[in-house]
Amino acid sequence: MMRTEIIKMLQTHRHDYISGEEISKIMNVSRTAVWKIINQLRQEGYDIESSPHKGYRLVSQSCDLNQSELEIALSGNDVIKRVVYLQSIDSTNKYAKELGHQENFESTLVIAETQTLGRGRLGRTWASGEKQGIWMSLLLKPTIQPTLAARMTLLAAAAVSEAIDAATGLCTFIKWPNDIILDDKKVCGILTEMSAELNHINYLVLGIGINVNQIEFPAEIQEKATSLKNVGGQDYNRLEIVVKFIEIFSKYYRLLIEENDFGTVIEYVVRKSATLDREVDVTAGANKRRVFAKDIDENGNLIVINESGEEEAIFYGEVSV
Ligand code: BT5
Repeated sequence: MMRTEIIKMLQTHRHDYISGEEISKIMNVSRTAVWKIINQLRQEGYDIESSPHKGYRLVSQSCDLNQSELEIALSGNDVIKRVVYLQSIDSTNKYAKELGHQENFESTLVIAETQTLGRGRLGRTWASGEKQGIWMSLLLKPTIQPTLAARMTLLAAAAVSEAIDAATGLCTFIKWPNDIILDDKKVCGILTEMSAELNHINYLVLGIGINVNQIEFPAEIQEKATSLKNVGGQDYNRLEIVVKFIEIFSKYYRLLIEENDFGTVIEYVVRKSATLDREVDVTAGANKRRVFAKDIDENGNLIVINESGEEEAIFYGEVSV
């Protein structure tokens, strides 16, 4: 908390010095305590100049993921109230689900530098190399019917795609229902899990994995996975992408929950779809079918023309072209 406040003060006085005394007065702590935090921040990559008579001045900041920067990005956000930043965890989805079991939990962003047991759908594994990507989960309590939860996956997909494009200038596509595609390969996967009663959601967890700065992947996914760096040829700033994502996600979430507007998301998803207007294979369990992918409807279902030439809505499955 104190760290976050000090970073905020330095950021507001960006071009000016702020004295150690002033900071210690505002924070109501000793000047030594301030000095200790300043040193910690320096170790984390914040370039803070100090002058004996003038105080401290922020020259530049690391801008990498950390608890304070995420808190600053979320301050005033009424959709996500809390952030948990972890160095290492088995799975951010598992962590978020545990929080979801607590009574009156707050909507929370859980984010980790690495996952030791990152999960995909159906118990598949998700490669989550340390500091190489964005491994995060959003714990929410959306006031929508459980039958409409698939909307949340598409909402997250739209927000991820738009945030990556805005932060990097790259051009991503969305592969229904849960992949973000860059250069025909998977750059992000989304895993939605929830606990629900018949007519209401207890909690919903949106797990999002974005490959950012990897140059290599485990052999078994090398052919189908890519990172922003692989395509853009440079390192990308993860904090910037997360901040952009939160901003866009919150906008779409408010539209859905407060104004019952999901059309804006669908319009984006259809425009950026990697799989519409063509024949695709849809696999659900052991069942694989060749169909024509026609549209995505208001509920987030994939509308296909099936083997008998009839229109059909598909709720779940895996699409490949
Ligand atoms: C997904 O599953 O695409 C959902 C992935 C969700 C990951 C996030 S990270 C934060 C949060 N915490 C978690 O534990 N999970 C979420 P699915 O559609 O089933 O795809 C999984 C398949 O993608 C694997 O079987 C691999 O073939 C491939 N894969 C694994 N790691 C990958 C990676 N880093 N990039 C691209 N593809 C990968």
